Amino acid sequence: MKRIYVVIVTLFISNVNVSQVGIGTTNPSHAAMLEVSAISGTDYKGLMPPRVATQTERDAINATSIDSGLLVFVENTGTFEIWNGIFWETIYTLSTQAQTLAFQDFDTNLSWNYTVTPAFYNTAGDIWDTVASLGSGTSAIDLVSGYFLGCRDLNNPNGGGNIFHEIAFVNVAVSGVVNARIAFDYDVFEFDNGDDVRYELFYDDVGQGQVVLINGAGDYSEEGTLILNIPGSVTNVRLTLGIIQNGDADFAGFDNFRVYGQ
Ligand SMILES: [Ca+2]
Ligand SMILES: [Ca+2]
Ligand SMILES: [Ca+2]
Ligand SMILES: [Ca+2]
Repeated sequence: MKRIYVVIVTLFISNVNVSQVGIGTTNPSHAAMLEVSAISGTDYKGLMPPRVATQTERDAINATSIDSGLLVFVENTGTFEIWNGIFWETIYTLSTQAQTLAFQDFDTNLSWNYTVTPAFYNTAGDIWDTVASLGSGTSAIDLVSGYFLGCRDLNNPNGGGNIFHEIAFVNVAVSGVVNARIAFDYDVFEFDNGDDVRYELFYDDVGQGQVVLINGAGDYSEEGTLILNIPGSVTNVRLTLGIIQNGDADFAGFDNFRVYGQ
């Protein structure tokens, strides 16, 4: 009798798992057709609803009477909206919206100007440049998108050397916002001992000290988004980022440098 019970339960669970979908989990809630896990390896992630830039884009969805319950987030109004079969109703309006003060993604957002030392070069696989790819075998650099600041074999005779390669962003006025932030994405692959990434913030042109972001050792890889809080007393803020790296199969990409606040 006990054995039969176990078989029946096993069959039931199998059936549940086939008809339900789990993303990031093999054990979705029995009450859910779809469960999205917040855990991705050692990271935590959220659920992103479909986003449109404006209500004009929202209206282009062309929802009808059979689409009640459809959800969308409208970015420029900060509204999370649901379709009631006739028109869109606002479920919630954000009380605070971030505003971008400067942005450099090396693609379409180019408002945060910068200088580089040494000058950009891209010769025979030695790369210190804005690129869409660092070449074959570099698919690990995947956190970046489109063009990005690429580094490969920086210790070279083609414009580089055993020196920190630095990108220095210009000052951005943050006095018009509160809760100012600087953020950028980094993706570093197999940095060895001596391969390092460091950055420094400048508050009203006063350096706040160099901070080691990546201390390479034993083919160390890391990717992520660094978010830095700027004190409310600061009027102008800027950022420098330095990378030192030599041969071997190691390389790095940086993207989406931005200053924002509310
Ligand atoms: Ca980019
Ligand atoms: Ca990566
Ligand atoms: Ca390496
Ligand atoms: Ca190296």
